[in-house]
Amino acid sequence: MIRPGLALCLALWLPGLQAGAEVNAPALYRAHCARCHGQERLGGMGPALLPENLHRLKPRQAREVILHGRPATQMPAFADRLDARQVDALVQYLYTPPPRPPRWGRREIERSRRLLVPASRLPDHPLHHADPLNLFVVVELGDHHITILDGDRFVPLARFPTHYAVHGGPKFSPDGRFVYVSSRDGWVEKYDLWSLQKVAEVRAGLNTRNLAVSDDGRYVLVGNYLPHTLVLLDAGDLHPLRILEVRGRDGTTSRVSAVYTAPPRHSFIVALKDIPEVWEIDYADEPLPVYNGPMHDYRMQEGLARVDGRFPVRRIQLAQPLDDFFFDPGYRLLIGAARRAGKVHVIQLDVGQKIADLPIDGMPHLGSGITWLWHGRRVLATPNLRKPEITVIDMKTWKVVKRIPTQGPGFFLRSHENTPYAWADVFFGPHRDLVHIIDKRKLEIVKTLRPVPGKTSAHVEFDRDGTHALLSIWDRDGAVIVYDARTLKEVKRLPMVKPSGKYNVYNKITRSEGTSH
Ligand code: DHE
Repeated sequence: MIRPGLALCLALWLPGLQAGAEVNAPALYRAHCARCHGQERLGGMGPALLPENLHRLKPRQAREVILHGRPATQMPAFADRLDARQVDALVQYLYTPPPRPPRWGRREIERSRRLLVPASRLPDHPLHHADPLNLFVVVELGDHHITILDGDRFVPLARFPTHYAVHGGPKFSPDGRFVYVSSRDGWVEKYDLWSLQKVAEVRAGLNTRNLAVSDDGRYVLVGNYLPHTLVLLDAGDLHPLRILEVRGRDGTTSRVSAVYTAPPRHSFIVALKDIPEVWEIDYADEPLPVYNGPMHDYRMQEGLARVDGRFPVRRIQLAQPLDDFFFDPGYRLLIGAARRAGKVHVIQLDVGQKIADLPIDGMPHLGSGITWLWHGRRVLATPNLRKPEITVIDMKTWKVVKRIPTQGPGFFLRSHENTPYAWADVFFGPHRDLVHIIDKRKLEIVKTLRPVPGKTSAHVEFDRDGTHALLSIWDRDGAVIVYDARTLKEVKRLPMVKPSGKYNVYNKITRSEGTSH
């Protein structure tokens, strides 16, 4: 019989073993990590600890987290319980794929789903006095929360804890009432912006890229890195309708780079990371009108083709896989970045063919691009993650009309129909505390702000009528700063914990040309 005190000592000692003996990392994991991160490393109260989920964290940073914990989270420090050898072994274990690829199929997805408030218990009018179309959803990455902000008075209405690492833009139902948020750990959460409560959640993948909502508000499509799937959810209660394995013609499977809805086409467009194809998934009840032109690569693939006679998948063959893309305002053209090949292609979606290559190198962040009319022509402007430049391109000739030099590579560019300015952050390098204001008529920087010296300023979003611009101070001790969009003067500062993106309901559902969709 082992005494309780001795049992505790053994539990602490056994997994690590003695100096000289080999460290048993799986045993260490089971003893110290599994309770929060799951027996299979798929996540639990803490995030998933699989190589795919850790690719943004360097092993030496993982080591620091194990030793010293993570501030403002439940992650404790293990420096007093694990020695250097044990920590190294654990880190190595976490960055090693499990012997069998983890399964995340219909059963696991359905089991993870929680319907918190059925539709019958939702109110039929907003329960707050703010303009429901001028709300902002602010993602606070620092402590994994979202804040719902009144866009007229700039006061927070509610704050909710989210799953680990919300990334990409939350997406709204077409009427702007519901918002769907996806986290890198695969969770999709649905919130009601009228009653300010979470309605449902489901884990659609183990490592998720982003999600899109159909323009009829009926479906949510989730694109995953792990497993290689697309998951179609019912937008009402988030139950899984269909899981599409992402597989090329030769059988190779692929991660999903991004999925977006294309409202005039009533379809989802999906870019794939590992195979040179773009998929168009038709969600209209009636099939789209037959296209009578040349049928380049317009084929259905058996097995994936339809759910109950619907959701045909159309494959468009490309020269290179795409990482990031953007549409023209009519959704006939897809402008996609093939980062590894260093190319940007323009694909005509109706014929499924490339019609131009764009002269942009570096790593254009097209998802952050915007368009506007310039001397009667529509131009596309994109920041670049590697080059200190905003590139402005004529969308008819596909020629560069201006390269606007900046103080460093940037992540986000934002504007609004009612302002002559576009705001571009400098996200990388010594000047990451700057934000440039570009005159859309002159294609020139007219002012550069340094809102908080030494702290990264990033990601602007306008309010409904474009009179205010909201900017993030990307720091744990951060803020959302509200500017008068005309005078460029600060109006208000709201403390927030590393606010990443912010999303205005009206601008998103009306697909304002100055923001992402
Ligand atoms: Fe993002 C959007 C890809 C790293 C913050 N990012 C997106 C989208 C894609 C993308 C495809 C559009 C999805 C959508 O909105 O539905 N991001 C990538 C990458 O490939 C990259 C470079 C590497 C990666 O690890 O994924 C990357 N992104 C980051 C970050 O490091 C950022 C700065 C911090 C974070 O959250 O991880 C970041 N990405 C964002 C934000 C958006 C985004 C805030 C939404 C912008 C918007 O206004 O719509």
